Amino acid sequence: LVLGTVSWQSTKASIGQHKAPRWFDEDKFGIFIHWGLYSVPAWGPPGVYAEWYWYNYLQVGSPTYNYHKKVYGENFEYDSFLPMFKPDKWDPNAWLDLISDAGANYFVLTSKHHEGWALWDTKVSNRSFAAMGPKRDFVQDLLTAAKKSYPKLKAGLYFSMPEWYNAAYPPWNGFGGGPYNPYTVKGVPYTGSPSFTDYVNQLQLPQLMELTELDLDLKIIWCDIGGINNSTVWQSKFFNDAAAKNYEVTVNDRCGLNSHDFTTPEYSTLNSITPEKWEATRGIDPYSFGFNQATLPNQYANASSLIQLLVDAVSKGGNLLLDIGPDKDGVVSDPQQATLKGMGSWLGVNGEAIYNTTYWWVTSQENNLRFTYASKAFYITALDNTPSGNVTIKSPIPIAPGNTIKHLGSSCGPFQWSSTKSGTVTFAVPDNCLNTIANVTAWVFK
Ligand code: FUL
Repeated sequence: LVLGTVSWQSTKASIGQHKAPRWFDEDKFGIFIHWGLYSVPAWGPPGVYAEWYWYNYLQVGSPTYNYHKKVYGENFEYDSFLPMFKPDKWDPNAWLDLISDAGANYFVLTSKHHEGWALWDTKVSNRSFAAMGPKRDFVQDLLTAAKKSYPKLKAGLYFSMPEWYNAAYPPWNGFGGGPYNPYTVKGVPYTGSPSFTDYVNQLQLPQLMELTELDLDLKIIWCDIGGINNSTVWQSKFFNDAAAKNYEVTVNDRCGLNSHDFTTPEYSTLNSITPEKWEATRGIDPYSFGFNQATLPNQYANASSLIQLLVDAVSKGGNLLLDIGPDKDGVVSDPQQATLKGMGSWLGVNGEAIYNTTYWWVTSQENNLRFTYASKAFYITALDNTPSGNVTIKSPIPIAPGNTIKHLGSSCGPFQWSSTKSGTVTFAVPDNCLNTIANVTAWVFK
């Protein structure tokens, strides 16, 4: 690939050639941010996404319906939450500091979720927080602050291809609640016939084009839901503009084309090495991307379990995009912060076993052990029940007689190691050489 000279065509054949860039594979860990009008009610029963509040409360008799009726009244419309969304004290740098403290290399902000409210100053609709409510361009402010304070952090934007209750979008028209058409085109209430072409050509495509033209070094467009669209148009522009600026960008597998740079298992992970790039995603919340006031502090996933998820994913060729749900003021709750900081502490010591590594192609795991390698280094990470005494690896690993093995991030080692003719490697870990951070220990052979 020669940067600056590539010319992507707006055809499926051309777009189908695009691959996840090397930096995306090397970065391994990103932070997802779900923030929108749903962050005002911020409620869902266990096992239900809180960012789906609008859809859920329209299901008569559902827990969210009962909650909504009790707290706001049955006739309280979703968009009536707008005056309650006043994050006057929101500070983009507070989020960026947290993302950096977590040890993440990229972030992805919801530019528009299924509710249809844009977090940037879109010119094709006034259903945006720049035109109404807070009157602030959150996308512009966050990406500008990132460029200034954390130039190495890569910026991404999530974009929901359909909108709930948008009469112009048949696949989701009436999804749960009956037709509802709140959006306006260029400040004028939308009056076009509710045909699919109008939604795609007057709203969806122009908005995606706006995002690619932000001139804020956007590196990831993380689509959601897919559906019929003109994705080759904005994707070819996105790829070409980036190439002209000498960098590479990436798109996920939910943009509605058969092709994609990476797949996105959600609240799940893959069980074996998958060379095609993938990225697991979930919230720190046990089951929500948007902030859920009903989640108790001790129910959030802790750093240890999410480090295990990250290590496991990386050993199989994956990344982790871990979500935070800020509240209506833009504040990230203490339990979510504690988890991020805990992950950052672990990565501060053990990061070389994760970043810029490759999965070990022979095997990703042996019991609780996970493997990665980089040039001249082979990493072994024990997920749980940190062992002392002998650690044994039966499958072949790329080490030679002169190599030494040490515990990452301490002066412990080199340890004794030996290998048998069949390739089984054994090394001895003294009791006082265990990693106490998050119960996940990593060693390196060099
Ligand atoms: C899903 C959405 O429906 C969820 O609300 C969330 O945004 C997740 C990342 O993707 O498909």
